[in-house]
Amino acid sequence: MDVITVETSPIEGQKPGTSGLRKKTRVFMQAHFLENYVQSIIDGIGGAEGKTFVVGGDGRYFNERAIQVILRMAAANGAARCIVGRNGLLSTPAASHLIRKRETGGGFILSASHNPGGEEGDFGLKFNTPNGGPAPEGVTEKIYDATRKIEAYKILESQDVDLSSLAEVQLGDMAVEVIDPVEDYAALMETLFDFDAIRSMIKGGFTLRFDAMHAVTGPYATEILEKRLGAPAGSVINAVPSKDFGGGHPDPNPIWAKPLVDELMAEDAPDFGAASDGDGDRNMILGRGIYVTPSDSLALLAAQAHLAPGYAQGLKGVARSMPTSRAVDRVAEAKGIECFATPTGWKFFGTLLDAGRATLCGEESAGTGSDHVREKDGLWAVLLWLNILAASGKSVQALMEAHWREYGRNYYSRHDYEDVEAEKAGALMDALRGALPDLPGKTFGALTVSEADDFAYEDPIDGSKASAQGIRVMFEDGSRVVYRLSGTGTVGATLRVYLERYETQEDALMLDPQEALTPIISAADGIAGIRAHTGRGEPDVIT
Ligand code: G16
Repeated sequence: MDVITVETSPIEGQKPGTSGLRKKTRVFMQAHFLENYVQSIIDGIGGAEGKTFVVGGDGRYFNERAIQVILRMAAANGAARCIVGRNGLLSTPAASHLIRKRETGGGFILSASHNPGGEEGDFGLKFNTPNGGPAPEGVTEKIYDATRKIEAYKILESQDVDLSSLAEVQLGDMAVEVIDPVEDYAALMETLFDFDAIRSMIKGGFTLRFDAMHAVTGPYATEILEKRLGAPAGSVINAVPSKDFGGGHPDPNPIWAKPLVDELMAEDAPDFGAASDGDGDRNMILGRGIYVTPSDSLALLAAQAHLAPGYAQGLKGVARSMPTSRAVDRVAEAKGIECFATPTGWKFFGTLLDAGRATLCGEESAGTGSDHVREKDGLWAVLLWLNILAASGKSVQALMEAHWREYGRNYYSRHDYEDVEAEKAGALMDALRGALPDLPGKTFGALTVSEADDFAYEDPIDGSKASAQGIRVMFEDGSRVVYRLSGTGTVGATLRVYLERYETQEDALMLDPQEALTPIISAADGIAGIRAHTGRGEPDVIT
């Protein structure tokens, strides 16, 4: 088999975003696009010579083709071994676990997460470093630099590798090991949670529904929830991964997982409902008659994690992305542990997890995880919830109500304005930045601005800095609005507006969040001129 060196030149638009490179599938399929980016990753991380990599993705359209290219390029660049999930499947947290467990040089994870798939949908590729986590900014900058200088890439001339059966085969001088994508991950979960207690709860009549949204968690959830924990067949729905996620958005939120939400709000609802996304790192949690926001879920898990064997020793600290509600901060304060607020992007938690400063991390964007891997982990969150439910004997509703009575409630919502013209969104953010010095003291309805800034972060472990990470406007009553542009979209710009209000009055703990947030929603428009800048009167998605 010959190594071919193909001449190429830089392709515009290969700057990694919040989580790797995400583009329209057709863009990724353009001549040299994938190859340029893969070679740039290899060059950006200092080469592949002698290294072992994990390779896998969420099964979306182009997943297997892209994996074949990555394997041939890894071999041509001197890699010793690639560990690949059968049929090219690996959930993001399972990939993170394998990268760590097998002490590899990192991994190539193919996914555009919750974005729709298919030929007309989105595709993505990110590199995770040997600690199992998404490449930090220092590495993504080197990769981006390489994309702008690239002159050639190396690829092996060969047949496709058979990824459909568990085997080890040679590709040139490189070994390709095709593994069961579920086995190692399921074994890890058994070390963290009390499977016996959850099994008994289910045997005792506790009912659950898990919506895999036609994405990668189907095989994982079927193995763990149905086979190992005894949930009746059919408890996991939409369990077969499909290339276009059944034509839907594999995004576990009340909009895209509406049928599940409807089922949990019905009279005869199951006790527990959950969903995960395209690549299995996000989660949505529901109880009978209640939707738990990701921010509340993080706070509840932080408060009760000690009920699970893997966390019985207590938490070293917690971390949340800055726009995530401050509900978890109150738990950390009560427990006397550190609480960090980082920029959006799981990559910012890596140093804290590695240094043992945080055990649990979470984001408003439906991500929760712990130091067991270096990614957020949808099924892990589901299992921690199930463990807490089994150990406490309480319902989701009862747990949340008790939590709010103890800590107060951070009413929270995110309003997304999607596919806004990039220039208009940029102008809105620029105008906001310009107005920051004059905002304190101004009133919007009954709300008076106390502080306003553009969030900047200095990593407490390695000192790296990130600026312009979201505009925060704080009000005198403790409410807050945050504005930022998404770093994961593939068309135009998505404006995210994060709204939060803290409430402790016993009789105001059970309001509808949109109603509870009404004054902040109108102040948010008053401050930023959303309608004036974008022409949009309403958000496209409310979570
Ligand atoms: C990614 C990142 C998350 C981030 C989310 C939303 O998640 O890993 O840390 O919170 O995107 O980012 P943005 O607000 O910039 O769109 P995922 O699940 O899409 O990989």
